[in-house]
Amino acid sequence: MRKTITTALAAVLLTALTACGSGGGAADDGKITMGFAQVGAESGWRTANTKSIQESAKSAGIDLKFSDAQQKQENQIKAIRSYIQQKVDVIAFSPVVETGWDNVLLEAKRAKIPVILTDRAVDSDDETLYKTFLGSDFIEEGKKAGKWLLDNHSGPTNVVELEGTTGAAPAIDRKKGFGDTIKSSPEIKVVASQTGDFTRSGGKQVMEAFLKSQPDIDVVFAQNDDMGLGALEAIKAAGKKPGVDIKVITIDAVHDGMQALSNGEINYIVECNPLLGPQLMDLAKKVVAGEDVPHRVVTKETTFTQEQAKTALPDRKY
Ligand code: GYE
Repeated sequence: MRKTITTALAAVLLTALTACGSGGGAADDGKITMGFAQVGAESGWRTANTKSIQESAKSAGIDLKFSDAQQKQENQIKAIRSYIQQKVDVIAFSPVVETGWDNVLLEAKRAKIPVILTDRAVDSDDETLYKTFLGSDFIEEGKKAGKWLLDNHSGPTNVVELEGTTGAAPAIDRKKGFGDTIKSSPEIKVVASQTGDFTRSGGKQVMEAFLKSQPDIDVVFAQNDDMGLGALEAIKAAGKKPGVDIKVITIDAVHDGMQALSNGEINYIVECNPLLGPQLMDLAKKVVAGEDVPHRVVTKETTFTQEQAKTALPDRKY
């Protein structure tokens, strides 16, 4: 009797192992291979995000294939196609823009390779094209920035906005959250808004142009720290004092941003957490094992005033 049970158990185990080997799953050595298609290296946030992903793959024992798309969608699509060809166990990526992903994601689905979105979302009607989306609520971040301005402005207030990469989820959503919130005050007006592509040089250039074309700027809303830091340079070069003559609000809270906030040159920062690596590796393991995961995982974030930045800065790791 015992022998029959043992034989039967062995058969079940064997079937399970074979099923695992042929239906995707981890490689023979048990190691999961992840293909990660990163946006680029456009900002301090992105650098911290890449480091977090690389370090946590290592400590989770996940074999990481990493590519940098230099902020071009076509490069990300190429990278994803090559991961499909290499038959990785799971693909993760941060879509540079929201639209235009259906075809390549369908190819991954047909190859039975699960996809995890991290940081940025895609705009698609077919939610089965990815298993989960791990990242911030960008509308909420925009709202927090708007709320601070509502509470801290006095009298008529002219705002210029430095937008992120055109078509990117954080650029679209932060603009919406901010715009919807400040609408409740007729005194606050966005007088100019233009993309600085989430880079420091982009923020500087656009701010220089705004300072020439707009006679009366009270506030800069930069959709990330790097563009805000670029704007600081332009404001100083124009002989004005950032944080005083022109108030500056940004999003991210990376080290350089926090430094400028505690120096009084930035007035308020809404945090966006780049340290998504550990949660991503966790989700990847579950997805590869065929376990259910929530379709949306939202990151927890806070906000910083100048005083709070002074306290937080010494421990800021990125
Ligand atoms: O805010 C910005 C980066 O997608 C949340 O991309 C990310 C944004 C971040 O370049 O600094």
